[in-house]
Amino acid sequence: MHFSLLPLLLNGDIKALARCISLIENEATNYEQLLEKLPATSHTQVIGITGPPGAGKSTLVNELIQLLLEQGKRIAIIAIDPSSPFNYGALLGDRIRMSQHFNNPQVFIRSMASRGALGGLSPKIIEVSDLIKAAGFDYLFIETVGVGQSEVEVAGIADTTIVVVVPEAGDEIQTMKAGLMEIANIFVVNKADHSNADEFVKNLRLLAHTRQRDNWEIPVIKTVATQQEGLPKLIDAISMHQQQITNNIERHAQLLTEKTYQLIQRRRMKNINRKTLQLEIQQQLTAGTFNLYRFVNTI
Ligand SMILES: Nc1nc2c(ncn2[C@@H]2O[C@H](COP(=O)(O)OP(=O)(O)O)[C@@H](O)[C@H]2O)c(=O)[nH]1
Ligand SMILES: [Mg+2]
Repeated sequence: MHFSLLPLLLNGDIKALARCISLIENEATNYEQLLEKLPATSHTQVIGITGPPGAGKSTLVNELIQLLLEQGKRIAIIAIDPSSPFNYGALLGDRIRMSQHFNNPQVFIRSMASRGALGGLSPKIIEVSDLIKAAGFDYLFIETVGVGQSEVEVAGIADTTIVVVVPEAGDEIQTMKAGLMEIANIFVVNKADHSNADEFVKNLRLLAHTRQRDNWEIPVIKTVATQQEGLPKLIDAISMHQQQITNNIERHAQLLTEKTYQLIQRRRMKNINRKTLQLEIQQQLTAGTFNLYRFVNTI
């Protein structure tokens, strides 16, 4: 293991960060020891952004990055998007080049494949976000499509979860997936240039109000990402939510419990796969010796 990378990582060195991520993703020898040396605290605000495909999540993040760069922030992005794996590269690359930020260690972008057909987050997302936190970024945005399990999983990793929706015809709001309601700390109604946006925002605010919890009134922010409208308000809402959760040990412990649970689960299930199980079961069935409970005990 390349422990010489650690001081570089802690210093915010982007190449060292990329290298560490590869080591973790490839489960290089003793990779866990590197993780065990990561510092206990970090000031990185982890922001999950989820919502249906095409809602404008990537566009929003792109514009947020621009604004935050102007404030001198360092920003990391993880894009988990099975349909369009990567669209920051082009957009951001051009802009950064234009504004002479290119190759500047202010921005780190990484795309990760989603896991399985249900679109869960990549199995190493927890470790990778901890590496990014150790590298001292101010913000880590994790974009994930709000389908399948990834939206719930991202809420288990992010300090603040933003759910992006677009204005829909009248009744749709009632059928909004209950899951989205549970995980949203902030709602963004993007594409507010569409005609029925105000009505939609009004209804969503009413609905969000009924879901108020932890003394936090879920704000509903109207944006037109393509025209940079509403973005300062969104940044304010993010700051307000971060203030709200700072020093909330219970919430912090809750997030860490979720991560602990997932890591234990993954470790326990490590060498278990359905194909091998089925083969062994089939053999025992053929031999006429199969007993479900004895079999489970042998695993
Ligand atoms: N009219 C309108 N189009 C938008 C807005 N935001 C994004 N779009 C467009 O919607 C499409 C999907 O955006 P994208 O950011 O890729 O959505 P994602 O799948 O949620 O990441 C793109 O063509 C964007 O240009 C908006 O506020 N208004
Ligand atoms: Mg996208």
